[in-house]
Amino acid sequence: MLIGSVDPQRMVPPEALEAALAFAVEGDIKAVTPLGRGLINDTYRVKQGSGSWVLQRLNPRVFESPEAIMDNLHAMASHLESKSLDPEGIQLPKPLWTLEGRRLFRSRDDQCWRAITYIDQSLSLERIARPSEAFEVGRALGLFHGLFDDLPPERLHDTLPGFHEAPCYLLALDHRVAQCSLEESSGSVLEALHFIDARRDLVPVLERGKLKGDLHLAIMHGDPKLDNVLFDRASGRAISLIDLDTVKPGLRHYDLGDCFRSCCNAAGEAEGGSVVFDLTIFEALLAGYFKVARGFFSRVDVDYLYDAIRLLPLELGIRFLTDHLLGDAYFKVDHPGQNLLRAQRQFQLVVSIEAQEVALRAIIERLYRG
Ligand code: GN1
Ligand code: MG
Repeated sequence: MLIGSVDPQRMVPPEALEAALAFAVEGDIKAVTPLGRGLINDTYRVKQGSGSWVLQRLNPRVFESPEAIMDNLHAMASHLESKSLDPEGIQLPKPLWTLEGRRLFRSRDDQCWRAITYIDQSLSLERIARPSEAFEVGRALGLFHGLFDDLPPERLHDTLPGFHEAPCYLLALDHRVAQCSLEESSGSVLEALHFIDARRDLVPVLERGKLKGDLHLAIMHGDPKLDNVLFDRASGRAISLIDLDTVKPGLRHYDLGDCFRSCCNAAGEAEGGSVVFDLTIFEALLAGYFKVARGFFSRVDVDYLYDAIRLLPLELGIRFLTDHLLGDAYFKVDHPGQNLLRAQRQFQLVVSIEAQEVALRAIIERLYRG
């Protein structure tokens, strides 16, 4: 059996094997290897029998109620069971049971593990290389929203209260800043704080839209970044949206903004490369979304799109900066200062979006009018 990987930073701990043995999957376990690039949970691929499945250790600092997450996964799976299979549609990972008939396994060190199906013959992209890939991402996100358009949002738990409610993140930052002594903060931190101060009005824009009745609660994915879109190896079509722990009642605009900020910036979230919001990729992505979302995406929804595009990198930048000021308590880092660098890159993306506002608004209108 193969356990671990050549990268010492990504070793598989023995608890993962203990957890893998607890799930009710047939066949001998052949390998347990790290999977994905997530910043929150630890994820492994388990090769067993003739297939694979996914094992995850849920991060207790982020997800306080793993049971609620599993309830949501089961509610989504049973909602989808009632739908006929669309050959051009997407599939979602399904939860697996433990040998004892439970949804979660607690290892001896009291960590919480769960298992889901592996989407076979698929791959994720590190960056979008061509517009056709962006179109597929947009189509997949639209399909996801469409699949749950007939599920009342309150049927799912709010697994992370405040998650993707932008004003909550600004409050958390203000709270942290009030505790820090700013004289000791670096010039980069102060610069980042000024950047945010100049954009405070933007932060509540979607929540205000909700209060005004312009925007409505729906089922949101919560984390539709490029890493979480799986493509079919053979056809290149998007076939799945994974990482369903953040699926909850929310505004679809957060999903759209998050997907754009992730896909339209080829330089990505990590260091290196210059950060630019790519209009060609954006246009293809939105065209893919509109192709399948016409039935539920209204004129008023369109009016809030530009704000959502600009808001999400600002929101993520605020989250990274807050975590930097908290000593990297939330997002995994490889080195100190990484969350500050991540924040700066999100702010560069905001600047690039703002510089292209006229063109962005024109693309949105043109595509919406079809
Ligand atoms: C986190 O760990 P991962 O990749 O699933 C975060 C997202 C951020 C993302 C940025 C629950 O996602 O909100 O957009 O990092 N998830 C949570 O890479 O906070
Ligand atoms: Mg996630």
